[in-house]
Amino acid sequence: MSSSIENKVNSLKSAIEDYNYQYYVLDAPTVPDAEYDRLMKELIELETTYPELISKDSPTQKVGGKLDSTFQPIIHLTPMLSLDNVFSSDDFLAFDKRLKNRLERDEKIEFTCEPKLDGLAISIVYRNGILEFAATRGDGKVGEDVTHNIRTIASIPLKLRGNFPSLLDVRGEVFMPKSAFEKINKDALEKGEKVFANPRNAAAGSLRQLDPSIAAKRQLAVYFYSIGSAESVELPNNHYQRLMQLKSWGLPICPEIKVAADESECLSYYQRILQNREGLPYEIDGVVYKVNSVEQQQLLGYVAKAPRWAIAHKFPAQEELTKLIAVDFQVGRTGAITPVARLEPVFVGGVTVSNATLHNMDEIDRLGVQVGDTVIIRRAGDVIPQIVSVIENKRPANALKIEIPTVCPVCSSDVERETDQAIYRCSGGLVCDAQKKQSIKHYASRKAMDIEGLGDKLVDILCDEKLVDTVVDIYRLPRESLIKLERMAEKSADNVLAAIEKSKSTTLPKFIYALGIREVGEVTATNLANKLLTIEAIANASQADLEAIKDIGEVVAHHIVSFFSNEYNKNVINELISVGVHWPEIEVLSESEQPLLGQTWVITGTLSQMSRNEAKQQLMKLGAKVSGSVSSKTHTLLAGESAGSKLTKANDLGIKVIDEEAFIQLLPSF
Ligand code: 9MJ
Repeated sequence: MSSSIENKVNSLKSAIEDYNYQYYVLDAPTVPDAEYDRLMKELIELETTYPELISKDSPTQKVGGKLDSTFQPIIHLTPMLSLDNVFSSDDFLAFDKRLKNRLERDEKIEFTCEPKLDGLAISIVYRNGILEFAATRGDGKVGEDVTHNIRTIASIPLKLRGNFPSLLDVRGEVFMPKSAFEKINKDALEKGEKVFANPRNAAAGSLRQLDPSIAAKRQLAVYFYSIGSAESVELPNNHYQRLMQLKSWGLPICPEIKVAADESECLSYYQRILQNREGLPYEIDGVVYKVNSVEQQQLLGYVAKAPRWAIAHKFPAQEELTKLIAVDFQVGRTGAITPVARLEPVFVGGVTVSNATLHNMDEIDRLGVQVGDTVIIRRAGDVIPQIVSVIENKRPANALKIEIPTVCPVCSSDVERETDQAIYRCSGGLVCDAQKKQSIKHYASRKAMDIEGLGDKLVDILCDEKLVDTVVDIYRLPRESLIKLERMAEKSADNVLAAIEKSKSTTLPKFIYALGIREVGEVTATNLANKLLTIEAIANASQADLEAIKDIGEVVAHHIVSFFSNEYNKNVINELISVGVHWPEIEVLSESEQPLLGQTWVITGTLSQMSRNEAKQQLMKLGAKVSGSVSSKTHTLLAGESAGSKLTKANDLGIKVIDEEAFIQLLPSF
């Protein structure tokens, strides 16, 4: 064996030890779990090939956490186990096959499926129904006494109910719900204190407080998932029934737990939970399948640290390490200059990511990021990938500071910083090709004039070919020029022309929104139209008239006044009207005709009789506000087919849910 292998093993051991210390003792991890898991896997593989390199102090030789002398040690009545992992359906199917072989049976195996909570494993011992002590997993055999903090968790009973055993050692996961995590990090930011990397660290940090009044404020929660030991009681013979037994004693059980008749139902469960992940009120990092029959569990037994009858099916990692290769500056519709990170491609959150938003220069300062840095990138759900933090000790000597350009990268006009704001803007206005293109794309977009077929790519081509310079030119496009464009067949040219013609018939709110006035979104556009009724009235409204309208403040009113005082904009509007853009007069609805006034609605799932946008317009007409996310302020959720996480969340919060049929009944004219 070469000394380079020995060196490699030593450097892996030392890196993992550092990460363990940061994770378990400081509650402040510096690298994503995926990176840690990779190093550990590499070390295990090397130690398997070269067993002579295994030392007693190798991080591979212990289960989970490091013990901290601050807390009293507690020897677990039976060892606290960990779980083996699979990362793919195929690996799970292979696991299921292995179980069938071991059990020497060909019939289906029934499993209990549980979300894999991303918290901290604990064991709680109840003697004669009274909470006696609680301990962390520690190294699996000996944990830390955290009874004083566990007692402060509202959902943990200090006394069991019903026909409980004389002794019960129950295991579960302590976690911090997402809402509590967001709140403590927000408070910490405001006070200039350290923020927690994720809810799991926040939960761990709360349990390792000496002063229980701190943990008490942290709104921790718990779900139990197994029994370590129970005396003087007959337990049911399957895992799911045992969980129900725990529930009957007053111990909280995760409501998402289900029984699956076989391996394929397990995989459907995985998909369903993965889809709903964002809507769950707590973080999970996968699901756990457990053989349901206790008799089969006993036949299968245990490997070193984990039961052979259970497996965690992990979700794709949401955080990964990669390198920042460059930062480009993009110019938006209103001239705002946004730094965009170009990354070494990395597989994260189930897709390959090579770009991430950096928001603005303040964000770059906050992260302290430089070109060449190794960064942690996070992609959760469908949210745009973000850079979470920088691994500073991996910064190369040739790393480059990121500077905002002094002139616009597209039109070379000066870049200006808005007073008191993090935003830099190109001062070129519609002289700037980027702003011009973006404003035309916005005009044609679905929520604005809804010109089908006139998408971003075609707008780029039309502008580059100088066929379109302002939105008015869209209505003057010669058919023969359109046909000549690359990849534009006669049929598609005619379709686009028909869509352009159709878009002439619109509504006043859509038209105002389409103009792209700064900070005038759909809701403000609708309020303007409903209150002032005509485009002339809106164009002539004073700052004070505008500020009197619902939801319009000083800044937005200023943007509206300045938009309509610009000659260029006035001309564009007149020309649009003269080429035939028109809309029906606004019907003035009295308050009694707006029965949903003051209510906030959310729409989710697929509607069959109208588009989501039409439903939104109808709701706004009836006075409702329409929001994109469910919260305690939501009045009603309109749920179409295949509604997912928003429906789950609404149900959890006890919010009224109606289906499309019931919604249509509400509409006066459908
Ligand atoms: C979590 N973390 O949610 C187990 N777990 O079972 C669930 N962990 C587990 N089960 C045996 N649901 C060892 C660990």
